[in-house]
Amino acid sequence: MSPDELNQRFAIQDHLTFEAGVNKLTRALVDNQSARAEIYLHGGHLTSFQPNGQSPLLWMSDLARFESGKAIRGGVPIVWPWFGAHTIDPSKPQHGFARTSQWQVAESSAPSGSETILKLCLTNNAETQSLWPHSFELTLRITVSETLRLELTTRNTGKTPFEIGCALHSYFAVGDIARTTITGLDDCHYLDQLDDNKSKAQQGAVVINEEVDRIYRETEDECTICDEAARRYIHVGKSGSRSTVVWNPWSLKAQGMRDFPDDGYRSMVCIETANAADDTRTVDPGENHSLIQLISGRLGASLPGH
Ligand code: TA6
Repeated sequence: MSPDELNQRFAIQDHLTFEAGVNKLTRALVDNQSARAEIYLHGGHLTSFQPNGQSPLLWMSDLARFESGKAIRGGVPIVWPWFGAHTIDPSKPQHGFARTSQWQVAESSAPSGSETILKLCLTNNAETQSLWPHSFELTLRITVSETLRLELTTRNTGKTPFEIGCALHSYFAVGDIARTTITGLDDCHYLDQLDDNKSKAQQGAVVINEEVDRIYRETEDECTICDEAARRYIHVGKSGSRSTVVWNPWSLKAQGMRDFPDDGYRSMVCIETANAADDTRTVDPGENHSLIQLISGRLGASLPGH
């Protein structure tokens, strides 16, 4: 559907419109009494969330590529139906195919002046079947208010059970990674993706001063990004997940990515609400699994412990 057709069917005055975005890819613009957000139908990809009175909470790469077949760098990529490399066939796309697929608009609503809901969906087609031989309906329910609520629901519309790995792979904006810590994972164990997947114990708050790529296991807790430079906290709550991924590429890996500025690692950190590693989920025919992430910002005059 064109932006005009989408506006006829789903636009909501003072809440939601559709337009041609970067490279003429269709995007939804949400602007209500609480916050603004931008969502591309390419990949079902939320690229911006900004509560009134705050700077954007999500980081976007200035070099992001808005092209078919490519994932947009930044915002909230949808990792599905596997996390990381495909376990059997590494030639299949890293992090699955949802983030490079064209999603459709299913519903829009505005329960109040300060809350807008947009529901996107992706269903199996010849291309997805060639990568992953299952029938499914994947929906992303986006609720924009002072808090951003993302609900990724997998429905098995086939006749046999299937297993999924997935993540809401959120890139958060920070004033200075050197003055940022992450709490909420203090007593967890994680799989270090940079050290043969070894299991290690987290000691206290997470500090990022080198490349970090960790899958924290058996945690359902909220994480808080304490951003001293921007004098802000970002809270990342979740449900439907027992694994949380923390990633920062640091300088060398940043230089190796064409769509990532060399110094971009200084102003971002990924906290991903996931079903990764041994937290993959089996969905039976006719059943659903929902992965939910809640994102909110809070300005703090001074941050403790810095
Ligand atoms: O977030 C964890 C991770 O799996 C890292 O290993 C890194 O590859 C990152 O995702 C980004 O992956 P991408 O395919 O988007 O470049």
